[in-house]
Amino acid sequence: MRILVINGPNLNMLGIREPDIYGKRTFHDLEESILAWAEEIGLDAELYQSNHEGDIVDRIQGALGRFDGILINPAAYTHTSVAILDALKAVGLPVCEVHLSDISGREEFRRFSYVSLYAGKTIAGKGFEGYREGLAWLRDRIGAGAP
Ligand code: CA2
Repeated sequence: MRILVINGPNLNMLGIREPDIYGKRTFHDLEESILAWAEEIGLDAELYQSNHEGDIVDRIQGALGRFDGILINPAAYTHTSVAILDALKAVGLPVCEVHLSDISGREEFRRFSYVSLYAGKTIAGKGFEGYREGLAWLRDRIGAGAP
């Protein structure tokens, strides 16, 4: 089972700024954790991070026929991007949305997620652990043969 893991804008700054919200661990630590967790549960994960909306759309489109599911933290594009929502819908793969912070308890503008309109599951406020949960959810969902 092949999973595409997408991290959106500014997540590459993890550990450098705003440790009170996003923690002290770095983006490199996050990527290492994701790869280790994927391996543990028998998933082949490919990692992608971009600060550019169109590049994320291209990558989602390129997942068709190559991946069985997508784990995505769209970061700020969560709250603004119809283009990312449309790309996810177009590709039609199982999607789990993940956020490090609890977006429902932050500023008003973070409470709405376009991606949630398609994602089969949204995990927020669990830090790095949310990615582990998301990988396990995708494995179970794909393993069960769900679309
Ligand atoms: O909680 C999350 O994972 C978010 O997707 C993170 C986004 C934010 O726009 C979403 O509302 C919630 C921001 C990612 C930026 O990460 C930084 C990390 C360190 C320093 C500065 C930004």
